[in-house]
Amino acid sequence: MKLLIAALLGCISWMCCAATPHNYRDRLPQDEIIYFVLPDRFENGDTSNDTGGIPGGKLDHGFDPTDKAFYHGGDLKGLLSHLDYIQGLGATALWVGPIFKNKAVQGAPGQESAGYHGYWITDFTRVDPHFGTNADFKTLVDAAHARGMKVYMDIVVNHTADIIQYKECVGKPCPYRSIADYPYTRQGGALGAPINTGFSGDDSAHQTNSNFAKLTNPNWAYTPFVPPAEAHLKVPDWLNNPLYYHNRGNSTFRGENSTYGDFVGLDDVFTENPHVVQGFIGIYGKWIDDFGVDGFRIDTAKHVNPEFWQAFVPAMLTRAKAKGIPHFHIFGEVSENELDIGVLPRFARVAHMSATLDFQFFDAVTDLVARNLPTSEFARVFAGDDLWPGGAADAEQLPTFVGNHDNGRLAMFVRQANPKATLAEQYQRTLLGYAMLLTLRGVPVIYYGDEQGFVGHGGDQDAREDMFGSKVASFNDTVLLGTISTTATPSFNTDHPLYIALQELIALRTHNAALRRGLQTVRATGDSPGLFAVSRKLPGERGEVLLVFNTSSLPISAQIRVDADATTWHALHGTCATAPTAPASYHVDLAPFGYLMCQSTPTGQPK
Ligand SMILES: [Ca+2]
Ligand SMILES: [Ca+2]
Ligand SMILES: [Ca+2]
Repeated sequence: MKLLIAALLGCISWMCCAATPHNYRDRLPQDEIIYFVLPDRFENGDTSNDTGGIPGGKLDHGFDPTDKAFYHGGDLKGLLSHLDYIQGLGATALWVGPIFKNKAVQGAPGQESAGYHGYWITDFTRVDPHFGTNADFKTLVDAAHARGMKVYMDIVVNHTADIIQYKECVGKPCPYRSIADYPYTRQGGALGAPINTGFSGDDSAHQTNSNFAKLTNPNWAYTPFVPPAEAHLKVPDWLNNPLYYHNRGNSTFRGENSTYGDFVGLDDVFTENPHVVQGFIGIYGKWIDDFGVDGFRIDTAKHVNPEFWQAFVPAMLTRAKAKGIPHFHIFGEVSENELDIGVLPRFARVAHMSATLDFQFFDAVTDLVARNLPTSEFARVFAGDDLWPGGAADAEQLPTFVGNHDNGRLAMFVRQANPKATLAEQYQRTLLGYAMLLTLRGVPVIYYGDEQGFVGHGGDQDAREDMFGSKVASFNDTVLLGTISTTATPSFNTDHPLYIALQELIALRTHNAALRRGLQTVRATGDSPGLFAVSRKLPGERGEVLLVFNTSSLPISAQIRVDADATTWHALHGTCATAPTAPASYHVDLAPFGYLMCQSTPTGQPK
């Protein structure tokens, strides 16, 4: 074992050097380890930009490092300064939270918060001044590429910042007004005065420039207006015209309003309009042209009509290919908290988007390692892999995760579901979830700070701690995993036990093609917490990597079915038997919340 670990650590330093500029464009999406970071919360590399150049107080510029809802000062220069730390973990791709210029502060009086997260865009063509400049982003992308790392941008199409208001809703709630109750060709209801004469609606058969030329009056449901001071705030300028928005009030995320409604007041873009489609192709295509980024994570993708993606996705892939980026990775956020295994592949089929963030994997991992649910849930998720348009091989490109900036961190789920568990057990359960993430199918996404034992009190603002010394009391009061430090001091500790454990798991994956590209066969599952086993095999090759997990607090001793011709075995992690007990039957012993990784060498095949 010692020799193996030494060899692996040797691999890590080799890997840093191996991920060189000459080959990073050749790597497939499933070969990556993604590190997801919110730039405001990572490192403050330039205190001169903390207020984004905006005069006034906190409610003007949005900067208050003591308030979890405001900017804390992190920026692109800060991120640049810690690429060693990120690459040292083994990450090969950065997913940078949205960097575009945002409305600094929005919200009703007394409920204001800031655009530190980046999802309230006003200018789609430039970096938010709190984060730096477009030149800073170029420097970051070039530096990552020089190290053989990729950069994925986090982009938004569904909505802009909340700029457009409705006369009927000033100071009042703004309920959704449906197409049936408020058709486009009547003002203020089905019995209202005729407007937009000749407009044939926005369904897929009528998404043409000639039809949308007849849509000239935006007052079909409400009376939208742009406050004069913000008349030209959005860039490009066409985005300031209310005709390019749905203007139907707030979404409840149900039925029609899931794609047409405003996301809590954020201006919902009229993405059926071909002018809008071409506009966004131009906006985001230019980021590919100018910066050579390697992929897009698409925010709120399920709240945009599928025809938009049918045009946008191939246009981006074409743009990337022309730039010499053959494996541009596009993955949409289709957040689903139900285990209906058809939801994500259905979206992919309809929208022609080959990958989505794998919320079902996330639900299953948290259910297994935090909520003590049966391991059969995992088997159910993987059974759904065959529903993807290209079959189970498609599922290998799905970014998988065990926690994020919206839902919360895995360690938080573990702590909340097991309030009496010791810190050691919380650590073991969290590490078990990461062992699943880093060895099972999909592209692992590590949420920044997890490798430092961050826990958090919840989702959203409570899961967005600072890596630099934080001044937020509700971050700093939290007991972290694997350290006696808190988030009050900087958290770039490369000796943290979780950083080291993830580093080892990542090295295993990076150096074993079966763990990146192997198809899965579920070998053992059950109706209670406990044993879950999967074999991963490269198509057309013999030999398998057997992954065995124990999600229970009791040790497990079991026989696992394996390939009958697998006669010799060696350990990738843990203690593995060197031979099967009998053909097709392999013995494993697992500690509570433990995991094993064993690889077979078939008869007659050199190891
Ligand atoms: Ca700063
Ligand atoms: Ca609005
Ligand atoms: Ca929408």
